[in-house]
This record gives sequence, C-alpha cells and structure tokens, in this order.
Amino acid sequence: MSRTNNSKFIVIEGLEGAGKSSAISLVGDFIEKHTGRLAVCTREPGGTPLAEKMRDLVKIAEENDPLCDEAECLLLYAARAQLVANVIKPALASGDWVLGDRHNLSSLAYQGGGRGLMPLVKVVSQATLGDFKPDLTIYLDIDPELGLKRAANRGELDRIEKQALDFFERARATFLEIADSDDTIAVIDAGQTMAEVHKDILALLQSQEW
Ligand code: T5A
Repeated sequence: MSRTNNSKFIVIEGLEGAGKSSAISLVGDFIEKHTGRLAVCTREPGGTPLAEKMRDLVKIAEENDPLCDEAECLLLYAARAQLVANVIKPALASGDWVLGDRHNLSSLAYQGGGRGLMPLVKVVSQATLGDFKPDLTIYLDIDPELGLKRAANRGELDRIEKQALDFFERARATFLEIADSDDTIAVIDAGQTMAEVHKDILALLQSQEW
C-alpha cells in the first residue's frame, strides 16, 4: 500500500476471548506516545453509522429468517467497504494512524475457513479492497475452547459465538495458515497471562521500523 505520509494501519485479530480489547488499549497508548497523536480506532464489523447497522444484522439472530452464510459474508464486506472508504483511507491520508479491532483477515478466517467460503471471500475481497491491507496485523492466537470460556464469562454469546467448536477450530487453522505466509502478520500466544501477552506485544511494536 503506497502512502505519501508515514501513517500506519495496525490491526488486532483473534478469536473471541483472545484479549483484543486490552491489546487495543495497549497498542493505542503506544501509538499516542510514538506519534504524539491519538490513533483513529475502528471496529469490524461496524465503525460507521451504516456499517454499525450491518453489524447488528450479522450479530443478532433472526429466528424466522436465518442469515445464510453467503449473505453474512457479503454484509461483512459491505460494512468493511463503507469503513475503508469513509474512515480508514481518509484518516491515513490525513496522516493519522489507524488502529483496527479486526479487518479482512477475520473474513478470510471465519467466512473463508470457518464457513468454507474461501472462493467467494477472495473474489469479494479483491473487488472491494484490491491491494489495500494493514501495515501490521497482530494476531492473538488462542485455543477456541479457552477463548469461548473467557467470552462466556464476560456475558451472553451472540449468533456467531454460538457456532460449534469445529467452526472456530477451522477459523483458527486459517488464521495460522495465512499468518505463516504473510510477514505483515505477527502471531502472539494469547493463552498466556495478560501481562505476558502485553510484554510480547510491546516487544513486537518496539522491534518494528516505524
Ligand atoms: N466476524 C467479524 C466475522 O465472522 N467475520 C469478519 O470479517 C469480522 C470482522 C464480531 C464477531 O463477528 C465475527 C467475529 C466475531 O464473532 P465482536 O463483538 O466484535 O463480534 O467479537 P470479538 O471481536 O470476538 O470480541 P470479544 O470481546 O469476544 O473478544 P476479545 O475482544 O478478544 O476479548 P476480550 O478482550 O473482551 O476478552 C474476553 C475476556 O477474557 C479476559 C478479559 O478480561 C475478558 O473478560 N482475558 C483474559 N483472561 C486471562 N488471561 C488473558 N490473557 C486474557 N485476555 C483476556
């Protein structure tokens, strides 16, 4: 991705309960110290008024009209296209750093790996994003059983969180497979204590040539 300024797009990824929320606040603090400016924070699906409406459609189960896998995938990309066009690209163009809670890697892992829709995901990804991608993705890797236990302790599970375990196992395998072949994706062991996870993330951030 070519940009005329030094702005960066950093994304935190991981299965439910991986610890993305606290990682985001840690990385946000790092960005503020490093750049002297607050990062523009986004979440996916969501992050614009229209994209937040699409988030509700994806997360809340409609008993009499279950969302089919293809519609789920297209809604996620519609939300992402809105967010990239109206928030992420303008922020990067103005010199801000953007910190994302999930991005395209989630669709590759959940819809591509979990749902088995990789051909559709690749076509829609190319059509909506082209070669636009994060400068750095921090993937918090967690055993789905442990992650879902943590998420359940935090509150009621949503439509996707209620999927069977093998869905998350396929998603995790896809996260790891893609990370293995892309040197902009760093894998952090999120099964450690929070202090250890944060130490690894800080070491990663400090090792980058910003
Ligand atoms: N989705 C999303 C797709 O299917 N495709 C896509 O393309 C996109 C973008 C989004 C859902 O949509 C799906 C994925 C999701 O199912 P969401 O509400 O944004 O929904 O869900 P998540 O992003 O999964 O949010 P979670 O809150 O579940 O995950 P987090 O943010 O990783 O978890 P967090 O930080 O809240 O931690 C959960 C609990 O664990 C504890 C925390 O204190 C918290 O209580 N915890 C730890 N405990 C012990 N040790 C540690 N190291 C811990 N780290 C965290």
